[in-house]
Amino acid sequence: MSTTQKTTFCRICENQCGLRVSLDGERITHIEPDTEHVASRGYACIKGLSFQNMRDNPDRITTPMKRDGERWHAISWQQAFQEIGRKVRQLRGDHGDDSLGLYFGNPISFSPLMPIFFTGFAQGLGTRKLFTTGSLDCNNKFLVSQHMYGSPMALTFPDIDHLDCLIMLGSNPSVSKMSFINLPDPVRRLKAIEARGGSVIHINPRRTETAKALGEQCFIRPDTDVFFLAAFLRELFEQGAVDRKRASQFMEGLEELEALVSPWTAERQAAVTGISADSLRKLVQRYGSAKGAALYGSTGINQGSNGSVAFWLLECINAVSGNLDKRGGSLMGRGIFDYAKATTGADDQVFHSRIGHTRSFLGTLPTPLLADEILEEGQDRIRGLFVIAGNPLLTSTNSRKTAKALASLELLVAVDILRNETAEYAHYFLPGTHFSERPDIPFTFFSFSGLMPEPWFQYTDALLPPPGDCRDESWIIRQLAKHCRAPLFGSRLLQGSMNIGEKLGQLPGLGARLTPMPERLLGLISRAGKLGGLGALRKHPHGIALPAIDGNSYLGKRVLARNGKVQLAPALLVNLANERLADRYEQARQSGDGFKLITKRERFSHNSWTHNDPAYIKGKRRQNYLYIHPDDAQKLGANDGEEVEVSNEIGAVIACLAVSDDLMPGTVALPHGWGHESASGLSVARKTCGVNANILAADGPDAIEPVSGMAKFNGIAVNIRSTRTATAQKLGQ
Ligand SMILES: Nc1nc2c(c(=O)[nH]1)N[C@H]1C(S)=C(S)[C@@H](COP(=O)(O)OP(=O)(O)OC[C@H]3O[C@@H](n4cnc5c(=O)[nH]c(N)nc54)[C@H](O)[C@@H]3O)O[C@H]1N2
Ligand SMILES: Nc1nc2c(c(=O)[nH]1)N[C@H]1C(S)=C(S)[C@@H](COP(=O)(O)OP(=O)(O)OC[C@H]3O[C@@H](n4cnc5c(=O)[nH]c(N)nc54)[C@H](O)[C@@H]3O)O[C@H]1N2
Ligand code: SF4
Ligand SMILES: [Mo]
Repeated sequence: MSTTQKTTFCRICENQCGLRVSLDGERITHIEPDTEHVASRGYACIKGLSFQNMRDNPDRITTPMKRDGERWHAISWQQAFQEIGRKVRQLRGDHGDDSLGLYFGNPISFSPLMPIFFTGFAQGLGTRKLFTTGSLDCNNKFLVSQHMYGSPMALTFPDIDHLDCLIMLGSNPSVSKMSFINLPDPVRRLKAIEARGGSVIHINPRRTETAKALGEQCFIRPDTDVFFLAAFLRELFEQGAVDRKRASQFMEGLEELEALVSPWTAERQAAVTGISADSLRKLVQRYGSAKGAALYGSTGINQGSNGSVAFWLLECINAVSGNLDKRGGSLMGRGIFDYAKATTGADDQVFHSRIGHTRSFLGTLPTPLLADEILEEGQDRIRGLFVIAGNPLLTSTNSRKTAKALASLELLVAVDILRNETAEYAHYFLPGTHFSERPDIPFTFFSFSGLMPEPWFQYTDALLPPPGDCRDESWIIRQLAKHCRAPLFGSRLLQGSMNIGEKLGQLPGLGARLTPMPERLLGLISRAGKLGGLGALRKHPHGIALPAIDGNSYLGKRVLARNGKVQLAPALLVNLANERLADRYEQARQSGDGFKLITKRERFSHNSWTHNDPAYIKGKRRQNYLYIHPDDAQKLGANDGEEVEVSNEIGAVIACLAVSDDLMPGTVALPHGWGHESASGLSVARKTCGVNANILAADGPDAIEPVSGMAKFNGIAVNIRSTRTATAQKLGQ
């Protein structure tokens, strides 16, 4: 058979790099970066360039399966849907709609249709027990946008290609490629800031791979960013670097904000952050005197205990310094249609969780409540759960409790490509598609919210048909909806947290076409965005470059918040800061010499799902390591390569030490997504020796950030003791 070449884009992370794929029939023979792609221009990383290893993984499940005790056997789709449908109807009849829950994992958010369909399914079921990875990585950002800018999807991004000073908190672009901004080849573009005489400063408890490649390192103690940011803002006022005129014209709440940060002196923050008052003042000077500057924050602060207040202060710094809506500052995204406007009401239908009476956010509940929502007796307890493209057993909090919860379910259905640790507890496994088997347009944030310094759009057909009996997730959902007697979207047409809004609803005849092929829906979205239909888009196999967002395009023009002005002091966040900051500060001051655990991403791991590829776990990469400063290792009497016990009131793990002065003393880092020994469906990963970091992460209402429901993965207090065992023994070397 002859070789054909097709272009597409990767959907593993937010870079969405253009790829050129060589196919021999239905076999992928080669993948290379698409050098002509309008945005990524020949950049791609190892994960995208070897995606066929996941698609063609020998453990891929290509037929629906049912578990009987420990044994799995293949069944027909018909049997699966009939049995699942029957059980769902029984649970709803006996215990009500809220006895069913859904969890959406990270990979499905990269295909705009999937969240729409699955939200539609939840609505059809009538359940409010919807959990997503939003509460594991970024809901604090949506919440701040909702309150400052009037819509959860009104999101800003740093104008990386034009700014002179970038201060990055809790991000590691070299490995993770950044979040909430589409920035292919991030290291090159960050280096360009320095090349043009600007500066990049990394505020991080660990000297990251990015900090080694460029910029300046500034160590901060874990989970203390909020105090650094409060003092930064106060100092900005002190140094006269606040553009009061601009703020009074386009914003509200400046005085209240100024009063709120006034107690947070540079000296006061120094006592907990480890950043001296003098260093902070110099940073503010550099930021304030740059022609264009931005603060950027990512999961390092989102996954702390004060993510919402921290991100709010960060956005306020960009806003009041005059950098918001400025070329070379921080820009407000704008997508192919006004997604921000269409989602202003996305958080209107508030309800509270059964457990802890926690407020819902964007129609979802915090994932750290999932285990208790299943385990705790009572009305509305979750008895049946659908897990779609996720692995909460390894990726959410308190894995031991989560395992108990999953084991207690009357119905667990996993829709995945591999049988991961969570699916091991499932009663039914439904085989979905790999991204290369789906037609698509770029990630929602980029197409709809426009978080792109260089905006682009592309349509890709599916490259290949799914193998065996694997079926497109949107087909799976339609069948589930039918058999569960839960019509998609119920009566609330296309509304919900991932509401693509009025634009689609306004299209004539859409109501009649709610269940078309994915291609047709994608065509409708493209046309709604005035990009033409799929025929027109197919003529641009390397994407279409769209006009870039400029400065002076947001303030006074499209602010959706009250009075058309940016809200600098939203009541919810002001109250939260007033209630908590002083106490949190005292806690941080008194936390003494104990170890703080943070998370760390790795080049060859993608959350929990890449360890089943032998190329990714070669040699020393067969496990994760607990990174620790040499002085701390010495105090423990433990050496590089030896095992230690890491424990707290939630659990304990035995981890192998990697001694490195990249860590701030007192801080230890352990990558998540490991601990696969129980995964009978992952023949390669199960032989790895890593440990699950989330055995140590607390769940439940007291463990989450109160307004956004975010999990805490950074700054976890742990005890460490040497076990005096060399890991070589464990690896069997
Ligand atoms: N300690 C700690 N925990 C963390 C984090 C941390 O930094 N530290 N990070 C958190 C973050 S940011 C996130 S986003 C979550 C991720 O949490 P999850 O989304 O729950 O976990 P993943 O490991 O991404 O699991 C993805 C699953 O989707 C499957 N999959 C991949 N592609 C497809 C597809 O196209 N279709 C289908 N049906 N399935 C597919 C994979 O096989 C895999 O089983 O983890 C969170 N957990
Ligand atoms: N290779 C790879 N790439 C990925 C992923 C992956 O698992 N592997 N996951 C993808 C996903 S789901 C996401 S959400 C994105 C996330 O992308 P990023 O947000 O860039 O995530 P990380 O690389 O974990 O960077 C977080 C940084 O925060 C630092 N940090 C920890 N605690 C604190 C703190 O208290 N304060 C400060 N200031 N810093 C702190 C850590 O040292 C780390 O360097 O990455 C995506 N890209
Ligand atoms: S950087 Fe992200 S999008 Fe690009 S190839 Fe790698 S995993 Fe795929
Ligand atoms: Mo994430």
